[in-house]
Amino acid sequence: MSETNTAAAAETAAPHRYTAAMAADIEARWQDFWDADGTYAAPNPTGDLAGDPAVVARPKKFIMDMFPYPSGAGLHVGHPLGYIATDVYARHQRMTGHNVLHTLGFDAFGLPAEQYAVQTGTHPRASTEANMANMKSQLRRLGLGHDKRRSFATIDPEYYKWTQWIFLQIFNSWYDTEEKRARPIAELVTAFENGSREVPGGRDWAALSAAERSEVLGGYRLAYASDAPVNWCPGLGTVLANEEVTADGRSERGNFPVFKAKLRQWNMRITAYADRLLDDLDALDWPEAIKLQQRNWIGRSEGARVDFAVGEGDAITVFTTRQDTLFGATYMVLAPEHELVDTIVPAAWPEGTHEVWTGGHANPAEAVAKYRAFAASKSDVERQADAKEKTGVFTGAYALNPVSGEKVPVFIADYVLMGYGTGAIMAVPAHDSRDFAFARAFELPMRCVVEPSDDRGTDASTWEDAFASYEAALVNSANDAISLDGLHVVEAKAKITDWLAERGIGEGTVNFRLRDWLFSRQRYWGEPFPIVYDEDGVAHSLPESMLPLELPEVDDYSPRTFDPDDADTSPETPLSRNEDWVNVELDLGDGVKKYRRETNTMPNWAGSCWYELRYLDPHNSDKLVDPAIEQYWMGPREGQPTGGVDLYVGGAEHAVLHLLYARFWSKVLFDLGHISSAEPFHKLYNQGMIQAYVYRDSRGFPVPATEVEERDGKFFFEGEPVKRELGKMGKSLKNAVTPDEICTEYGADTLRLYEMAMGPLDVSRPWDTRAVVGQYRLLQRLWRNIVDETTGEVTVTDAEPDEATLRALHKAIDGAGADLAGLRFNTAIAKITELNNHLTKAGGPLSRPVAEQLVLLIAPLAPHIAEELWRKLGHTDSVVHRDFPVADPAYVVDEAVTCVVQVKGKVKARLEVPPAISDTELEKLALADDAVVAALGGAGIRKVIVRAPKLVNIVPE
Ligand code: ANZ
Repeated sequence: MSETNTAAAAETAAPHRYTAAMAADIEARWQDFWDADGTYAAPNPTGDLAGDPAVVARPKKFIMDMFPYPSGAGLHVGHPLGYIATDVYARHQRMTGHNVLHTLGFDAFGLPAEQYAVQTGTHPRASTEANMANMKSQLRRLGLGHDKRRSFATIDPEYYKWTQWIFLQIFNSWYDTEEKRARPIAELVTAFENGSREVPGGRDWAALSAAERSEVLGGYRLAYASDAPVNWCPGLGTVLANEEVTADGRSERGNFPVFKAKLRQWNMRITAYADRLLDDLDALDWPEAIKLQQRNWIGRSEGARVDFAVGEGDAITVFTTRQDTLFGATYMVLAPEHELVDTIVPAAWPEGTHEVWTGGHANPAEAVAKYRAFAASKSDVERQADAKEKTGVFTGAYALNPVSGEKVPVFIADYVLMGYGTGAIMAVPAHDSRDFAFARAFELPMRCVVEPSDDRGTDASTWEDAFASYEAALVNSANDAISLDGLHVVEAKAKITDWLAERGIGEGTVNFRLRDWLFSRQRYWGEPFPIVYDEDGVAHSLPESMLPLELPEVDDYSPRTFDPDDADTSPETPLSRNEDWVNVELDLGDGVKKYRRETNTMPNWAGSCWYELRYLDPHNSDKLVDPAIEQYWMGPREGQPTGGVDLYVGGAEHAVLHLLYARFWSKVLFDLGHISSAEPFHKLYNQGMIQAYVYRDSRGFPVPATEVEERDGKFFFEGEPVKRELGKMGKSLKNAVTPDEICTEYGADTLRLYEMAMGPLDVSRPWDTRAVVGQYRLLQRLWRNIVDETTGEVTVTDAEPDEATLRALHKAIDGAGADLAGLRFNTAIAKITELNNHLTKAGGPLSRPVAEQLVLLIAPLAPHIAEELWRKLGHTDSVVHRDFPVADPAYVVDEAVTCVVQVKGKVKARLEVPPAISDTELEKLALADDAVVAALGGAGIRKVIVRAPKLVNIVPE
């Protein structure tokens, strides 16, 4: 008989077997039921989504995924890993007495839809909506328990109205460094008006023009336009945030060169929050690796500023983290762009200037100009590469080391960056490896000021590398006024910092690596800025009544791109082409006037900066979110001092972009009193990746994975050998497997179980379609344990379960329950499988309570089959809101084991003891046993050997 005939025969014999067709029927029916019933609707305490007060009174759980971008390629099986995990967790939390908010929206602005629009003329909205519809139907098939009333896309004008509103809150506030919080800009204006705060430059506020005031306030606003040097990417026709530029100075998207250019752009003053962004990490339950990445990105360095006198009354201020090594500073370096360079350069080289210092140039001005041009052609990253040869040139000027009193030459070199610290350093070649390399190349003196712990001695001219240590003690560091000799680094730092401060030539300071966030893009498919400029170029915010400011229609979506290698170009925005939209007459409170709209759009990070808040109160047209609702779902509580989402699951690649920006927006909204949570996400979890085998032909091109044949451990495509490697899953690698295929072949419950069973959630794992059937078999056995495959009737009895079954059941409940709560889904499945196997082996109909608890146990993982079995067992309600089973501790502990007690090597007693008994406990029990006491006959004890829980051996005197 052929294989299909066997299957057909089995089907006739067992018409009620759990098959893919049956799964499809069950799943579609329950998905329709859940939608119609609103099974996953989470009630709010108030407002349009208010609901059952008894449910609201439960502890809340807000469980969130990083929402997807609706890509045209749709989902492959790797995408829903996190969505299934949060869904299983949310279901378990619902069954253990929580009010659970779980939903999913779409992060729908972004480049791919815009690029598609440029190529095809399709409006980005049209393609984005089509993609969303496709993804929604793919996701629906998985049986995710989302509260669909709360879903939205960031491109909905009703959503981006509030994104624009938040922008205005940020624009209209400033950071009060004394109170360490954001405050409305109006309060700053009042302070300038009444003189309680001095206007920068000591000017009179009343005497300033509107443009001048706007300029002053721009220096304070948390969102401000500036002409700062930005990352200009001609290849993309847009500027980019630092976070979007790769380590080798190219665009993350498209891999085009990125240049520094001065352009007027919007920025967010995230640097004002550097300290708080750092400090508040401590209270968050996040993977340490992500916290570390944020800490490094923020890059807090404690050090000092030190002034070195130069020329006539000028000073070069350096930032150093090693002020203790000041006596060892034998030369200085300015960033080539440093503004003091022009001031200090003398007309001619000083007498006797070293050949290697001049670079062969006739005079310092020429040398500096040449070197500046050379440095400008490189990215910051190239300039900082450690391994590279150090380049630079002498400026012809000398400065004065404030402690050694020595004249030290001042260089410019590209390893010093303008954008960090003060753009100037004191170089300590003996103890800094970059300075060491530079000093060797330019034959500069080195002085050892920290005693080496190895045997190299204190003559730095003989060393092969710098000696860097925080442990050692200072040497060669004394003058008439101060001595650091003998002090350790930390003590020496404190002492010299005080000494410098007393003399007004330095102070302790903290420096951050973090830069302000470049917030404008020359794009079409993003949120328009709610900003207009008057005829003097002063920026005004639109009133709330004019929001949302909707995206206008344009003829051409593309930004102008330029020769990617030509840095001397500047952007042209798509919105600027719609003159009717750009030029408007508005009444902003002082009569109708002419204005020009801002034509940049916000970066695609904007919409994801606050979406968690909108899930809470998605239809509120008066407020971003009702404070009572925000407090209920997000407010601080025990163990979560800064509040936030209870579980946020997504990929680790968002460590410094989205997660930092969202934290910043939360803090501003918190400071301004709009929300009670200072942090958006209390617990963060990074799921692993689903990887897949990629098969490549002899030219290295991927071939369709499904058409590869395996023979004796070798792989062939169309008869030719191909190579197998583990990689990403995706269309371009021809190895994508869609969830739809697996749902059709086995059902969504099987897919869910398989994805959760593949391994621990945070570990990457290879997809193996052939292994999926294992979980399908589990569900078939589960079904067969409860339903008669011939009649379709349930087979349960009212007989009491036996002891062994009760033990298996309660152990599974205990273990799987703890595993589900701890996101250990793979081990939860293993325990449920073990129970199901036990029941299968035991044979015979299940007792009703065992069958019911089994169904409830698997319900979070395989919700469709659980609903169906629950219904078959005679219930009319849904498993979703049933209580998760509770283990009876009496059945959870293992049965007793027998311990043999020997006296002089002969067995005298057998004790029934718990398997986890300790050695001491067991020894006590053995010595108290009557038979043992009798065998000892009052003799003393020389030695007791205990091997818990099985053996005690007593050796008498
Ligand atoms: C003297 C010194 C001696 C330094 C020593 C280090 C070791 P982090 O920790 O990253 O903050 N530096 C300061 N500004 C710089 C700039 N604009 N470009 C390049 N390097 C700069 O690094 C701080 C240290 O980096 C500072 O401390 C300074 O070198 C250098 F044994 O000063 B140090």
